[in-house]
Amino acid sequence: MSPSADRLIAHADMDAFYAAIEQLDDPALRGRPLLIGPDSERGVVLTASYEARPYGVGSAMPMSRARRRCPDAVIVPPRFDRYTEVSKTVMRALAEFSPRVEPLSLDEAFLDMSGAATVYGPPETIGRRLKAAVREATGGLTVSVGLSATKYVAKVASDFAKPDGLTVVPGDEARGWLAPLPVKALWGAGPRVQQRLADLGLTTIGDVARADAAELERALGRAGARLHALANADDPREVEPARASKSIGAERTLEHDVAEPREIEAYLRRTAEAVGRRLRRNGVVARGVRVKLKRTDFQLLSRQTTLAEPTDSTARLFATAQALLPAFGASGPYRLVGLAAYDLEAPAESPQLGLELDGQRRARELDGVLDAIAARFGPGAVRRASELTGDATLGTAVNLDYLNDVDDDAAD
Ligand code: TTP
Ligand code: MG
Repeated sequence: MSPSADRLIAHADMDAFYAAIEQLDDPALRGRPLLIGPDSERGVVLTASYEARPYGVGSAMPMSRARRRCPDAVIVPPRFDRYTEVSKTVMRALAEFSPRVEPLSLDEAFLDMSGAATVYGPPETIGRRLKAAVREATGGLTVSVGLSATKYVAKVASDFAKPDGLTVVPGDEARGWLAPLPVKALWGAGPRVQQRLADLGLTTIGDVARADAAELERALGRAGARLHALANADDPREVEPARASKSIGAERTLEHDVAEPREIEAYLRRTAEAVGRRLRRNGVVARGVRVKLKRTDFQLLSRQTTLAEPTDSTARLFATAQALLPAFGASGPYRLVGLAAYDLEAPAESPQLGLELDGQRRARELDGVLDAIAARFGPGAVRRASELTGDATLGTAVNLDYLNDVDDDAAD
């Protein structure tokens, strides 16, 4: 029996979070299609209320297109301070249920509910109570909850019956429950991996689960083995509480070991992208940047530096990480490349946009647009031009952002 047999993990994700808050605060907006985002030519939609979603609008769509698709929608500029405040209320309510709560972003968290049955009853009851507690604490917001024996299945389950969903997947049924879902529901299966799986004739998670692990590994490298494990509902990751705000990191276990600085940089670019996105998504900036390289003998090396000005910019993170590479000397080749941002803090009151250099402002705008696209289509959906000079081996390296965004010090 797997070690997950007696675990119970809940994943909670607020429904249309920003839009629901606007409707909560302004009754005139309830029941109406809303687009949250700047009402400008170049703005993108941060989220849409469920009334607007049937029109085919949602996060990351250009506001101009969303307005055309849903002309009746009310456009509401975001109020991030308010969303952060509500987020704290939600997280506090969840923390009543378990000492082990791992927030992933403003509106979602994992809870380790193992052993909670004696206190709260069966998983359905736990889920119902979580939902009621969030509704109560926020004055009426709904949250979708998934419960299962692993983080992965709990997360997929919370998305399954949105909005206001509650989906319980008993551990011993998880494999069968996942089977009919499309492969894109596998973590780490971006568009390119999906295509490779399709080339192998694998379109559902069940197809991947039944595929020969060795064949998957031949086709997809180390990513293949991980996808095979997930498809079989095998995910040993624990809920990682409390360390949430220490650092935000991402790392990639590489398909092929790398030694060339140029190749390492190509991976660093992508990890900088992922880390920058998480910083911005969580509304924090970092003073510290750390690069981790794991040698083929599994020895982990790390070098770090402190910035004069805290940042959430992908370009700054990358440039800082790149400057740390010489400090590793010729200790490669490496099997893993990681980057973490630490010493996290809230950004300064209001960015002095007028004083920002034009290039910095453009980099910030580009970050915002890429974030939105990545959120909608997956992290692999777009590449900066600078990445395209990278190496073809990047394609299927497995993405461990999820694993490490809470604590990059966790052992791989
Ligand atoms: P999500 O949980 O992805 O979306 P949601 O809560 O709006 O809707 P759902 O019911 O499908 O969960 O994101 C939470 C909030 O994060 C969302 O309300 C707005 C913000 N966000 C962005 O700012 N940009 C994005 O691209 C996405 C996806 C979300
Ligand atoms: Mg949500």
